[in-house]
Amino acid sequence: MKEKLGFDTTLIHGHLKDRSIGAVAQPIVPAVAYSFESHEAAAETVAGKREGIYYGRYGNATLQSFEERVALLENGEAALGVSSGMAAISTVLLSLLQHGNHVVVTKDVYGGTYHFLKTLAPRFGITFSFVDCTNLESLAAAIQANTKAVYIETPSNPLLTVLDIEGIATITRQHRIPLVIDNTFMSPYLQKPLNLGADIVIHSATKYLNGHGDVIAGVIVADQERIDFMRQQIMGDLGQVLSAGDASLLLRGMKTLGLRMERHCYNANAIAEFLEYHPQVARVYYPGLPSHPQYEIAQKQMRGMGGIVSFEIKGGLDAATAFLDALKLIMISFSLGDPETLVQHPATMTHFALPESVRRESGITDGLIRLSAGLEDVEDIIGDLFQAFDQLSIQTTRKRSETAWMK
Ligand code: LCS
Repeated sequence: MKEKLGFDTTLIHGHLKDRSIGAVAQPIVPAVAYSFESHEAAAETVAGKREGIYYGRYGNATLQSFEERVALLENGEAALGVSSGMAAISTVLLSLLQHGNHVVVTKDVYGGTYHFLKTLAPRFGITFSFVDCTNLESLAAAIQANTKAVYIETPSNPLLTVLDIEGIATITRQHRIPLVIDNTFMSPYLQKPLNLGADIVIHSATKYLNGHGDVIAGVIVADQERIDFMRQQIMGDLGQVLSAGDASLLLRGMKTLGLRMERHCYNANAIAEFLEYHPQVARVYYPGLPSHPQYEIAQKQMRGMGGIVSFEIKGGLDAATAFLDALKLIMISFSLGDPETLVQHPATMTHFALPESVRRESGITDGLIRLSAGLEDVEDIIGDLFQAFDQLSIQTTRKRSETAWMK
């Protein structure tokens, strides 16, 4: 048997050494505290001289299995499971930055990350620059003497901008600063940032890793020293631990990650092709389409093009609203990566926190819709989109004739 097991085998089994109690499904260990055989053992565990869990705010046995599994999948040394994707983002940024430090951030980030940087980071004396990281020269020029990290998201939410991870890692290595990547849209099945030169990987495990829309969770993968620091000094003090019950749902959901990602990619690709030819669509954003501006980079660094498709509907806000309301199967919802196909309107939903000028400048227009392709039969998803476009054109024609009649 091969020393290193395949990705899907690892998803299902993790470390083979985990078999000590023989349970086929992952046991849930709800204990908050653990007892020790001696005072010396307790003191050494708290001091970090001995491996072990001592208090539930710093981790639990079920969570530990989840952390070990994600570290293996991302090819990292260690992982830290936390209570949300935002907990992962805040823990990482607060571990790298302190008063007087600066961070370079890609201008295309999730609305919550933007909000954290704009409102919370300044209270800690942390400054930031939002930069177009598709341009490596702009990125290098934005690094200052007090820059302590570069933070990117690729592909980005919601415009699917793809960034050249290896190119950016070359710059961060020259400056000896860590490169942090939010890998939520890809999952480790489609992209492994640590193999491409990144130092820290973040996931909103709420999305593809869990994949069933019933857990809020986050995870960070990095070297052991950084993970220990984050666990002891940041996550533990902020109280962002993930419960054993949620960790168990994640371990269950993750077993099918590979299968699910294949289907998400297949469905998203078919939907993107359908949308690209639809006369009521002005533009489609999907890294798998040759029309995508970073198509080549996507092909190079991503194993599949992901399950998210964004598109600009002709007719702005009114058309977008009427289209969403006309959908029958597809649900209007904030999240992504679930078995159900979900749509949302970034300008008024996920990226509502961005000021209008910033939104418009970054391409989040009033006609933009983001779709998370689910696992349904793709003909049914496309059928629903088709009938919603039909409804929209009937409404537009009716409105036009009413206006003409009124005149
Ligand atoms: N990173 C990305 C790329 C995200 O899309 C999200 C959430 C987060 C981090 C934060 O994760 P959470 O704390 O929610 O687990 N994205 C959402 C979205 O697009 N709709 O609703 C949440």
